[in-house]
Amino acid sequence: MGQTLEAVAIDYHTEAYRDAYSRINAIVIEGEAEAYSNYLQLAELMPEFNEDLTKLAKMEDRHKKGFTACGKNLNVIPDMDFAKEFFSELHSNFQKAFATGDIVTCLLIQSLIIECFAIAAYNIYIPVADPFARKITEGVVKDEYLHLNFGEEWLQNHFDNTKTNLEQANRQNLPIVWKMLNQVETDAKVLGMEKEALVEDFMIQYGESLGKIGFNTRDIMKMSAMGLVAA
Ligand code: PL3
Ligand code: FE2
Ligand code: FE2
Ligand code: FE2
Repeated sequence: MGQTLEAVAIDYHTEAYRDAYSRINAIVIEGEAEAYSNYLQLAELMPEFNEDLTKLAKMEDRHKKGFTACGKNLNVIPDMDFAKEFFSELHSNFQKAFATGDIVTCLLIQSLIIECFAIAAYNIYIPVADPFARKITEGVVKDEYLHLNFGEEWLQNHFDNTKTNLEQANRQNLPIVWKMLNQVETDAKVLGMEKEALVEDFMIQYGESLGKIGFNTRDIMKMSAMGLVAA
């Protein structure tokens, strides 16, 4: 999948590795922190799922603690300003949707887009991670599948009256993920992660989810192509 065997030769203590890690680690910490507050906000919009969503939020808080420990273990200070900027567009689109009670867009952003992004990134990272981070990331990625599943199930059960809204939210938010991937490409490569592999895993995961929700192959192709239009 584009991952190479150079991975075994990574030196986790070089200046170059730790510099790239200061941004990637911050992105992951910020992503987990945003996921935590997004699930708590979703619980406000979906009081009947308050208990489930609060559980998911707590998992995200644990993930954040785990990745914070990964940075500390490598003696890296995460660049949180960079990470906040990195997530700012998705963050503001989530907040806009929340303000209007738009559950469909909130779920698409958090449970589909962000979780698929996390699952792709973490799966690609695991084989090239330092042993400490590998253990933590393996535990985290298992939870992310549950989070994705929550969104898939709800959207599947409401497919008929949310299809149009989902397509619109996809068109608005998928191009942002493309920009994010481009912004992380250089640093990810230093960590042994190829952009092509990230894109491939993301598209496979995201397409599978759209299929579970109820979209047909033609819809999925059309919606995936939206990622390529300029945001
Ligand atoms: C949701 O539970 C978590 C959201 C986190 C989003 C992560 C996106 C990561 C993109 C950068 C790729 C590097 C991954 C490295 C892992 C330490
Ligand atoms: Fe070393
Ligand atoms: Fe998480
Ligand atoms: Fe998650």
